[in-house]
Amino acid sequence: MTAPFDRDHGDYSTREDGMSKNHSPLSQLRLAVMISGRGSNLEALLKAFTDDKTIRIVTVISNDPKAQGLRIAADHGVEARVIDHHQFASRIEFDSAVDEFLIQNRIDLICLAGFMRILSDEFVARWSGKMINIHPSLLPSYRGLNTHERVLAAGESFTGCTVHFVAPEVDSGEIILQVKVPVLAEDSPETLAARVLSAEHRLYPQAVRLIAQQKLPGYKG
Ligand code: DQB
Ligand code: GRF
Repeated sequence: MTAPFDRDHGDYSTREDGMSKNHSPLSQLRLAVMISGRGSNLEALLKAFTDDKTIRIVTVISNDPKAQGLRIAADHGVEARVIDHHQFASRIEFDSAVDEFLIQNRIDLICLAGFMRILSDEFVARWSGKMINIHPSLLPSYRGLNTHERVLAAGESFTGCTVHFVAPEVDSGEIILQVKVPVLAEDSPETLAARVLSAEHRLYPQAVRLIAQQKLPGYKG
């Protein structure tokens, strides 16, 4: 067995042409989407990029063999890999297996899309500036879980969603894009979640496009 994160990182780049450090035009941004569940954001990304040769969803990784999103990947002809965290003795060994698979696939950008495992500081450092997440609130407000319940309880008239770089502290990384969504008087957590989710499905592909077009200084490709 290899030691956790035992890979050469001297002068390496994940990009096949090795040109990323020169900021030359990217021929194709190779994405991995990491999921744990339903996969509606995965589906939005797959649909957005089917006819886009500059962005390719190379693989979908799920920590849960029962994730509904695995079926969505299969329906779109994308290879999905289950890396079940129960089969690893520690968090770091799970993260290390994910890291190894990402490197094998020469991934340029990780999109977390309803991925529910907190990632280790080591993993986040490895993928710093190359890993993004979508969160169903207007960050920095309402970090964490159950955002819609909390937004309603607080009587907010607006909420929204945010795409951000992933930093070690959960939901704290640099904001890439966000969009506001109105809260209606009659909203339940479910109706609000559905309205925010539609906005997510538009926002996430936009953020990935910004990165592919190299319009985002935060991307460390
Ligand atoms: C998330 C998944 C789970 C949570 C947040 C975001 C969460 O707060 N879970 C409750 C705590 C679970 C527990 O008890 O252990 N999805 N890793 C790092 N930083 C992030 C974001 C997500 C997933 C992993 C991050 C992440 O911002 N280090 C997104
Ligand atoms: C979305 O609301 C996303 O913002 C949050 O988890 C949910 C994932 O939904 N991080 P899905 O699996 O993409 O349908």
